[in-house]
Amino acid sequence: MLSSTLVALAASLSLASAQVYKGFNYGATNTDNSPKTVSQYQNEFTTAQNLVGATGFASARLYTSIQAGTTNTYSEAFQAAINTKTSLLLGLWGSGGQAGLSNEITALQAAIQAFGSALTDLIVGISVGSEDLYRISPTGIINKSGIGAGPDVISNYIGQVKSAIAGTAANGKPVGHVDTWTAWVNSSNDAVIAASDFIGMDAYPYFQNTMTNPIDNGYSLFFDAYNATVGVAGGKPVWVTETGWPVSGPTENQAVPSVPNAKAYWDQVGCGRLFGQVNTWWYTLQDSFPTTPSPSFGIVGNPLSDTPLYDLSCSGVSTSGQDVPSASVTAAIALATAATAQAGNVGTGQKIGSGSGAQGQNAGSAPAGSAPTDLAPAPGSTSPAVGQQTPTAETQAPAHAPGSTVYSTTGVTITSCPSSCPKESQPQTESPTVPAATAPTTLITKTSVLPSASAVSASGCPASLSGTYEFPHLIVPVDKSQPSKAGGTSYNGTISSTISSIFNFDIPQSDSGKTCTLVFLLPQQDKLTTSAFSLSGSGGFDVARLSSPATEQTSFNTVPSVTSDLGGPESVTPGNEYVIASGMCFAGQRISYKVTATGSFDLNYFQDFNPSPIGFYITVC
Ligand SMILES: *[C@@H]1O[C@H](CO)[C@@H](O)[C@H](O)[C@H]1NC(C)=O
Ligand SMILES: *[C@@H]1O[C@H](CO)[C@@H](O)[C@H](O)[C@H]1NC(C)=O
Ligand SMILES: *[C@@H]1O[C@H](CO)[C@@H](O)[C@H](O)[C@H]1NC(C)=O
Ligand SMILES: CC(=O)N[C@H]1CO[C@H](CO)[C@@H](O)[C@@H]1O
Repeated sequence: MLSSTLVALAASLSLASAQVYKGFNYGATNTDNSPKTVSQYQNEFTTAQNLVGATGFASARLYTSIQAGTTNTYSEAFQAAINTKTSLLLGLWGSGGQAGLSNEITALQAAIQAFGSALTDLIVGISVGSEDLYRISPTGIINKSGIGAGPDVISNYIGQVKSAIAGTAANGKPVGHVDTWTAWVNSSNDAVIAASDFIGMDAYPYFQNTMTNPIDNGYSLFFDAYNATVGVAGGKPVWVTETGWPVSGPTENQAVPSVPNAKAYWDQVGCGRLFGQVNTWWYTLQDSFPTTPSPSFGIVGNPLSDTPLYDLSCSGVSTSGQDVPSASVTAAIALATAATAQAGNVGTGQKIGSGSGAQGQNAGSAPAGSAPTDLAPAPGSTSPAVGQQTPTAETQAPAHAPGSTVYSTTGVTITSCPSSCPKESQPQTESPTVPAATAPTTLITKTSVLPSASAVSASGCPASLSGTYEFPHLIVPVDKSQPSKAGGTSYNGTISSTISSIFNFDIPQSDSGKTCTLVFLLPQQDKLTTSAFSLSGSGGFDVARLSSPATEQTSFNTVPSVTSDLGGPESVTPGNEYVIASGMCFAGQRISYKVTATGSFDLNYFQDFNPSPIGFYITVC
């Protein structure tokens, strides 16, 4: 079963072709913060290429172009890479302010000047920044992950770096950014996606300690994250810049560090889906020199050795399917399965910052002396300047639809529009062609109830998710009993006597001229595999279209005004599909529906498109 799962996955993903890189992350300092030297880098790169049981790990991701301990001297890693023919995903530290970036650019330009094509031929890409967006997110702040930078700053820096290499031998190399998956799916950071040539994604199920994250869920959590990132990437390549499972350290919820678990994760995630298919820089080759951090992710210990702590040969994958969790999912995790649409849940990511406890791995490269002064020193590696990174974790979510346009994610702020997402700021016109048209605005049918799996609404669109559909990109609960409390984002739809939920849908421009139908699906509990709901009371709900989209800051007091009341079912029973309204699609717009309980209706469900889908969707036909 496993094998067949893997085969299917491999087939579905095989993109192809060109060279696919694999390697490890390399910090600029040792765990005692001493700078890594050219001979150390060379030993590490050589070790990576000669690991017993593994071949082809000949690419290095760096966090900085500055040699640790200097202001703007280029990294000794460059000479080591040239000596060992190691390809490079270069990094420029992005949280050191303009002066820090300028030092990075100075170092990089000097290296290009000094080595010419011997260096530039090795460059796979250049990442401007690493987890800068994560560090300014609530999770990053709570975890004291250090100084970060916002989307405008990073986008601007990316532009500066593109300009800086334009006249050099590195002209045209892809320039992008690395961040946690949770940062990528946060639509507030869309400008960085727009500015990037590639998306570097870090994801660590181990750190997703608010989710069900035992090693058996490592595969599904990781690919939920990967797929969700692909879903928002607008067709740009998504590279895996950090992932791994620790061999030792504290247990994070159900995630237990151990050598067998690290091997299982390598087999399932690395061998099973990434190596040879997606550019991947694993976390990590060695993180324990001279002292071992906690957690520790190194596949080799100290001293550096070609013999890994566990079997890297991937042989367990092809032979014993048992090792691969068949995507087991827990209630909180949805797998993307839909063919055209995909969705994903975004997890809450958690990550540990680089600092605090987390570890240190580090990477850091920190320009020494330079900027990042306060990055979080991880135990062990406290170095002021280190740009470190620690593995972070964030999480998961899925979604990406190969050529189509639908994506989705369970709740949360995902804005996964392939290329141009409707923004609130640019409310697209009302449908150009059809003025009064309206998507689920115009009631073609009064709420109709259809036995599950049946059918078609009066408009002719399927009520079920058998065809193209849109998933809500933001679910905001607002509470009458706490009227000024910002709703934030939720994975759940909650409809009770005090709480109403607002669902934002982003309707792609490509749906122009099509019919959109707002449906509510409530399967029987026993038909749900990855979701659940609780239902009590009697009554139903009322749906209203709002004049403007809700945001995470929307509270009961600030709910936008109602544009039209669509009505809703007077009673709701599991096993039914409810067609709320149908009409011309509001193509290119973000539309928002508020759902309020009637009677004593009380429903709390996990919005999920997995079989059987549950919740509010817009079907398109
Ligand atoms: C989303 O990104 C913005 C900009 O980087 C950040 O300020 C905000 O905290 C992020 N939100 C979450 C929930 O991470
Ligand atoms: C991620 O997307 C791929 C390709 O669409 C799909 O085969 C896979 O099942 C998805 N994985 C998860 C965990 O959603
Ligand atoms: C979301 O709904 C599921 C299923 O009813 C429930 O188990 C979970 O506790 C809910 N979560 C929240 C935050 O309400
Ligand atoms: C809010 C939040 O996600 N906090 C996380 C910070 O990191 C620790 C682990 O160091 C997690 O336990 C917390 O959940």
